[in-house]
Amino acid sequence: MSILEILKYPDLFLKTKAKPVSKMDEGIKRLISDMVDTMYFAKGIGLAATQVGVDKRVAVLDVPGEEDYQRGKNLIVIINPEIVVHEGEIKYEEGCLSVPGFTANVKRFENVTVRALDKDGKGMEIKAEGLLAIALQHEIDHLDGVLFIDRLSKLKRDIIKRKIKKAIEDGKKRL
Ligand code: GNR
Ligand code: NI
Repeated sequence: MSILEILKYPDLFLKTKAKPVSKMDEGIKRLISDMVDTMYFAKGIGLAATQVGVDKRVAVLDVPGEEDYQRGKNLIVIINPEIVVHEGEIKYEEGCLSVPGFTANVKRFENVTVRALDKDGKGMEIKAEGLLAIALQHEIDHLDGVLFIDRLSKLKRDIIKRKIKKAIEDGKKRL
């Protein structure tokens, strides 16, 4: 088991469009296991392979439900995910492990059906609403090289990019 390094904006690798997984080999299983460990270590509700520098269409999620949160209870592994049905619109304040310390309201589909392969390479469909629907879209965006800040209006994007740049510069001065 290994904790992987999470790439941070403005790392250009985060713009990479990941490639479909063609076979479920030991390498992919190892990647999934390390991504799950890394997601829990970083206290995220999801993690995409792009964020750990791997250009394969793999993501993991564990979105807490209504009940008491138990690690692993809602763990989902999605390989080659595709949104096959979407409905409605919702705005939600998103964060991202690759953009630490910043959040913004992002418009997403309210309900989605995602078709994907599971960790054993078996086909499946997830019908999601609420935070799970949002997180699925957020992770699929990562696999397409898209960050939540790319989904903001140009004005809001420019403001948040400037704030991030300033935070990085201020952080560097303190080193
Ligand atoms: O941990 C995370 N929380 C979150 C909150 C609102 C909308 C999306 C997310 S995903 C994020 C983890 C992450 O960056 N996944 O790529
Ligand atoms: Ni993210």
